[in-house]
Amino acid sequence: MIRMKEDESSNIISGTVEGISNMSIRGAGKIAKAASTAISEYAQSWIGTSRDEMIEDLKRVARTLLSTRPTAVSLRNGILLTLMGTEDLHDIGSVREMIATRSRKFVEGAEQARERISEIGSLRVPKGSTVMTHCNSMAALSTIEKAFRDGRVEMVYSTESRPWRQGHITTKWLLEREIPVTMIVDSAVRHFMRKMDVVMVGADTITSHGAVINKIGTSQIALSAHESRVPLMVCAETFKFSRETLFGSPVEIEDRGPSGIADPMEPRDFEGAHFRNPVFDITPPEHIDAIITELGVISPYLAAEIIREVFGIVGPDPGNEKFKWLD
Ligand code: RI2
Repeated sequence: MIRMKEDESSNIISGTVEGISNMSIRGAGKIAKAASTAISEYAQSWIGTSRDEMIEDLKRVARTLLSTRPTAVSLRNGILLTLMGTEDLHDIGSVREMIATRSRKFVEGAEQARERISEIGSLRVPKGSTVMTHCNSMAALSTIEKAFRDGRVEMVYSTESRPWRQGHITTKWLLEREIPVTMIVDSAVRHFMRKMDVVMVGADTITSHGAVINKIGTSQIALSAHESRVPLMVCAETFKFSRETLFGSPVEIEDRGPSGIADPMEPRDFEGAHFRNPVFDITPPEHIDAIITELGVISPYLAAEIIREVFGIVGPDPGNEKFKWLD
């Protein structure tokens, strides 16, 4: 009986780790919510009598979850916001209770944030707009859907988003909601840019100096939008802002290897070739017109202010210890 419960807690984590690694759970917001939920479920089904052992196990599973996608800070923040403060508690019951409460708060807060972003962002879309989006961001798509329901969007251009083709998911999502959509290959972005009224994308990480790290190709789209004077808006919940970048840490860009570029069944076709497959890139603040968060529309240059507000940093770095959990 006890054994079964132990297996149950390990399965919760391995199922989520596998899902995030193989991309069946994907999207910066979704992976953060999935990790937070998995940690909470793990804590509830953890068995043992030592509070210290429980904390060590929680750290271990947190690190394992974190290692699945190195770029999206949403994952790190989702995990930290779920575990924060539990180290100060003295008994297992209180740890369980705090994690359950924090996880529920994080997941519900993330849903509410997306809703609020869509309300705020919709107002930034001029009536009769043609909107371009890239990859598959629920923050951006919720905003586009709200703008469509408000009579502001006439057509959405959805990029294919190679190598993983998340654009297919976006196109189907829009079709299911009867929102007019035109699908294009990534290399056609500049060809169509002059027809656009606005570009809306999501974010995996936003740095303290206002750079947005999002699906590979975003920076080229932003460059093209800038050239054609088409405003580029980033829709992102504040848990996608990186506290670590404020203190100098660089963001690691995930590279998913040859699969997605070369046919994994026919590697001999390219014998001797090297492959680089970064799946995110960095858009500088000068190519971003606005970041739409649940706290409001901000200039990318105000990213550090958002980080200070969300993470409660008032001095050089007094909150540091709270965030050392995963280091
Ligand atoms: P939401 C995705 O990453 C895309 O880069 C997308 O723009 C970003 O997460 C944000 O998505 P991937 O998991 O949180 O497909 O807005 O690599 O849904």
